[in-house]
Amino acid sequence: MRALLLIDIQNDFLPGGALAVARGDEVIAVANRLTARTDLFGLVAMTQDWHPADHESFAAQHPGRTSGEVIDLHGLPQVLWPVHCVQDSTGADFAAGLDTSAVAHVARKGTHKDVDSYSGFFDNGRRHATDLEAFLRARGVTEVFVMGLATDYCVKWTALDAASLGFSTHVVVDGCRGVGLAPEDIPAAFDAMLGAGVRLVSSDELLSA
Ligand code: VGL
Ligand code: ZN
Repeated sequence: MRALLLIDIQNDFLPGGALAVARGDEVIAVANRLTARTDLFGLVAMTQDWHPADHESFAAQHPGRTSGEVIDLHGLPQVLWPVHCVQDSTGADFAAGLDTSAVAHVARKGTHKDVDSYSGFFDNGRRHATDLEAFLRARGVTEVFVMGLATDYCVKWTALDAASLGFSTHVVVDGCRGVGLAPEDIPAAFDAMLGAGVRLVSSDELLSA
């Protein structure tokens, strides 16, 4: 069974949002084209970045620090971010144009204030798991197709964890956009995924199959 995983396609990651990803809005049309093809994917699941207002990944929680700086957060390196995807805020909502009618499950992450969670499966310290793996296993999923925002954070870590959990893992390259704090971060993310056995595909390849 194949699952399509739509990663963090939320207002705060779109142009104009609090943590805007350049051309992040372009992934919406790709997601909608793929979710319409119920013959290709047995199920669709989404992740939702879902932080408490005082999440410790926010630069605002660290007086004197600014977004983009890296600190040690309870033993883990942490990039500091603008306040984003606060629970129940408009910024945390899914993109208005995203067709969510086929979505079977939403896995929320980043809910523990003391640790960030880029992956849809585990937080960055693997201290807590979300319900995503159990959901996929219960439905007999063996193969996942990952796309969304952002290539160099949540897409990358979700794909790496999926591969490490034994799912046959693909990333839909044209369905992803990255933050790119450093210009090499986005190509490096694809290299890391390839190195972990993740396969890179295009939506056109999938749609023409
Ligand atoms: C993300 C940074 C902080 C992402 C989430 O969705 O890639 N990046 N929180
Ligand atoms: Zn976040």
